[in-house]
Amino acid sequence: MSSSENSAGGTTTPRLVAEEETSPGQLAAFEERIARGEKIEPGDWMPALYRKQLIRLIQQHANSELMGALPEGQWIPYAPGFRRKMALIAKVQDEVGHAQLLYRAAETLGKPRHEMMTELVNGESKYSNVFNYPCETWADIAMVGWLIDGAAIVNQTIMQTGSYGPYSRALQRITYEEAFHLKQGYDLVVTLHTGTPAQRAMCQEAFSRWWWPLMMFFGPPDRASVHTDILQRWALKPKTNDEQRQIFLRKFVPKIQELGLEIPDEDLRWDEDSGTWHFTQPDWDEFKRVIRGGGPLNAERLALRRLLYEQGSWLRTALEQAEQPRAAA
Ligand code: BYC
Repeated sequence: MSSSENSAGGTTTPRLVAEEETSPGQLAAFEERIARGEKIEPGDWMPALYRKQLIRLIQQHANSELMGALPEGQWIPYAPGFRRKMALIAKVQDEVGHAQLLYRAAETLGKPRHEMMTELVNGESKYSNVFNYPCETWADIAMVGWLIDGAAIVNQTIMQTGSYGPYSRALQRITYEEAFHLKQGYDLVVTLHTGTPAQRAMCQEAFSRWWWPLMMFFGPPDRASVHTDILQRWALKPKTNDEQRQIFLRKFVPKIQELGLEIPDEDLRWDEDSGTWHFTQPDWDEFKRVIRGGGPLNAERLALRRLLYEQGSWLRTALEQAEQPRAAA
């Protein structure tokens, strides 16, 4: 483990240094604005650490949208029937559009797009753990649509109340679109689960495989989270990882049980005393391995993303040239 890494597989947060203030009281005035619920906008003064944390957070989120388009995109040719194919194409286009919105939000903080793309394809920045697992059957696409998008909606509904204007507004738009993804995912799950015995078995098998990566989606337990304190201080992560996970469980476990899907956790139970779901912790060593590049499909997914990025280089060059003033004829 390098000196800047911690046990959660993340990088340690540098201590906030007051010398960042160019005039006395700047930090206090900034924090008062946040306490009043004001949004911070790109041209406003902000502590260097606020900027750095936001870039990390938004970049990770943008990467997730872009990488998340790959497993579903690869299923487009195999979607059963014209209508399912159209819905999946539309969803994949939405996900890439979400990445665009989020990379734009990160650019407002001063990080160029090409730097973010280079870091992604070189495996130097993170994206959601869930997109390093295979989509083996059509039922996986149902699970991604219903449960991954469902988890993303929980996360984004919380994060959109955060203090940075461009990220907050991008998330509002993204969440509207993901509400539709959730419906198409749920429709797929219901269709398979109420279909033939083979479809029902395929649905349960995919659900059982997705359960544990899904439990990791909201990040390590609070006690192991690196960034929560500083993100909460500046209202960038209004709820902790464990709080977000509990909100997801409260919303989805009853729906899963109502459908009759079997949750692969014998210890999962509602605890009246604490008002929380008690569950078996997922394998956090596996989580660390996956987010550091050692998951089942990290190398394959990044290789595909790298190839697609290289294939698009002619267009970026053409756009750059079009932006340069034309030489006098
Ligand atoms: N996967 O201190 P912590 C979608 C990292 S796409 C990977 O708790 P934080 C969709 C974390 O980055 C939308 N890495 O972190 C698309 C940190 O490492 P670094 C997906 C994770 O930031 C297509 C370290 O662990 N949503 O829905 O306070 C089709 C320590 O963690 C994960 C997002 O990307 C993870 N799950 O809080 C279908 C959510 N969790 O940076 C659907 C946006 C943690 O120090 N992100 N790490 O190297 C967030 O909201 C926050 O980053 C988290 C973690 C709540 C996940």
